[in-house]
Amino acid sequence: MHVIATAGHVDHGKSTLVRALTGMDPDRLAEERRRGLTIELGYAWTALPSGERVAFVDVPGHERFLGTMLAGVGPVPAVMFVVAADAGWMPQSEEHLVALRTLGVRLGLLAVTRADLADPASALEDARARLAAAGLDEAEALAVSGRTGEGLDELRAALDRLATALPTPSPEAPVRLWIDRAFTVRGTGTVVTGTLPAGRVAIGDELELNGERVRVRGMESLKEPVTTVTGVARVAVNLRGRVSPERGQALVTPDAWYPADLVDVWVSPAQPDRIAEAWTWVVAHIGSAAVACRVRPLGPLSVDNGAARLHLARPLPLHVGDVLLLRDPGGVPRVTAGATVLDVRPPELRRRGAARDRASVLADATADAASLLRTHLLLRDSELVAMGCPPRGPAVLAGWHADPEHWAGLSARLPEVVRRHAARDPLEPGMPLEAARHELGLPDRGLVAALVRPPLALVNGRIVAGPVVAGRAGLPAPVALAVRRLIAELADSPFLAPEAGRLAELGLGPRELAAAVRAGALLRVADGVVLPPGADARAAALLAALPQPFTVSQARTALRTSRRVAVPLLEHLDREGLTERLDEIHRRFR
Ligand SMILES: Nc1nc2c(ncn2[C@@H]2O[C@H](COP(=O)(O)OP(=O)(O)O)[C@@H](O)[C@H]2O)c(=O)[nH]1
Ligand SMILES: [Mg+2]
Repeated sequence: MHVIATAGHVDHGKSTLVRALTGMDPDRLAEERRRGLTIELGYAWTALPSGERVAFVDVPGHERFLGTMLAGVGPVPAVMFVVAADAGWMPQSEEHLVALRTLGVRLGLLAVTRADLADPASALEDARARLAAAGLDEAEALAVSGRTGEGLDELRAALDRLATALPTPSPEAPVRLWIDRAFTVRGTGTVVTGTLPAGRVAIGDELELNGERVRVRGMESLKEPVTTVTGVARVAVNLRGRVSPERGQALVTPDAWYPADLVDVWVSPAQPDRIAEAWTWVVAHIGSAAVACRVRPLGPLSVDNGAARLHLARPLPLHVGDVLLLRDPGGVPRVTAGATVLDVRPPELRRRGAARDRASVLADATADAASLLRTHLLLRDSELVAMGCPPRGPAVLAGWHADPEHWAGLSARLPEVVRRHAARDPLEPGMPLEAARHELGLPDRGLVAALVRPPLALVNGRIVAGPVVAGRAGLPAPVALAVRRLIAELADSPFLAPEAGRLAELGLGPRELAAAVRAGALLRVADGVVLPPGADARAAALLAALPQPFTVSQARTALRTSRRVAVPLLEHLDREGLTERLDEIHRRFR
């Protein structure tokens, strides 16, 4: 299915054309029929000659209903732009085109209708040029009449060609279904309708509405019951649960969108003359939502500086990269600007000069994970996903991404932090991970472990400075030599702890082992089970990469070792706080 919105000045024949194409009246309300005026969004559909189905969202053209028009067009990827042959380009033609250009709608067609009333040639040429200038440069232009039916077959064929040109959105995309109608059906309960732009919804799915979980009890698409719907589609969803949804709210995939009421944006004026220097309040439109918002320009807004912070009156499920349409609420309703969302959890601006600095960051920002990390330094994968910028590039630790420069800085700081700790308390055998985490201001101990590189080493859960060389730590020479041999033997399989027999052959009895462990030359995870120092950190890194939670046997395979080693090693990691035991079999990396 394809969904196409209408656009164009009031009384130019949009609803009539939709009616002629579909045989359905998009003006459903008694008042609409009495006044011959579209007030609400209308819905009608038909099959094209190819068999493809197309649904129209018919919008009102009167300037008083610009907000409703934006709610209709918001989630729809293509437009049928209607201009009356006998009237030509009019103010709301212009306003709708400005909205489409600001939203980035690039696909559509131009129907110059009421061609039975006047020669369509000049209106057609004029409108075609205006659409092309607004980015709809591939739109076909046709003269038609909704009254006589002239040109409708050509229009249907052109709609088919348009349908083929429309991109197929990913069925895997997160769902954000902006609600355009919500009502209660006796015996059925709450029903919401909307245009699903991408992703898939199935009966039984759990979605989120204003932060509350709701379940999909049933669905219809074009008045037929369906069990799953894939975008783009018109859909009516019957919800289970006590909810009272409204237009402008959205049904979303849980954890896939950031509920944001404070956003940093880059504002682009919809027309060069539409920059408002003294803006304070505007209405922000996205999807079917219209939310009052306070604008804080970060520096004077101009064609060159669009950095601003918006305080939305209520949180909206947003992604970085979303475009909000900003409308000046006073005077003639018109779209003043588009605002591209660059951050959904912007940092506080407390210092003097912070706003100016932030503006220059935003001037260079792009809607991606790398830009977000430059501001936030460290983000969980799940946060990046909710912000709409799934991580690319390697994680610094399973589940965590870092700004490369920040990470390099931390890595450079850690040896100094460890050295200072050792200087404060020379008798303490290394710096506890937790102390280093605190010192570096990191949110997770695992991140500190991931920063430990030679010459630092993780020994018995503490970070020790300087190379741990057997012999240096005051071990008798034969013991130091035996330990060095042992570590060399384990180079390829660091988790295959030597058997008692091999230890005996090397001359490493209980007393020698105890001394080596005290000196940090070996890591003891259980009686008789010793590993090279730092084996715990290496193990933790391998386990972090497993699907979580994992079992002992999965850990054993990943570490290429035996149960004899895996079990005590995991218990050791539990004690170090690197892994957590969930039940008899399962653990997860913390
Ligand atoms: N003669 C003629 N009248 C039309 C045509 N299309 C629409 N109209 C008339 O123009 C008026 C406005 O049409 P409507 O579809 O409601 O316009 P909308 O506001 O753009 O939806 C109505 O009185 C229609 O009957 C057409 O192709 N030819
Ligand atoms: Mg109408």
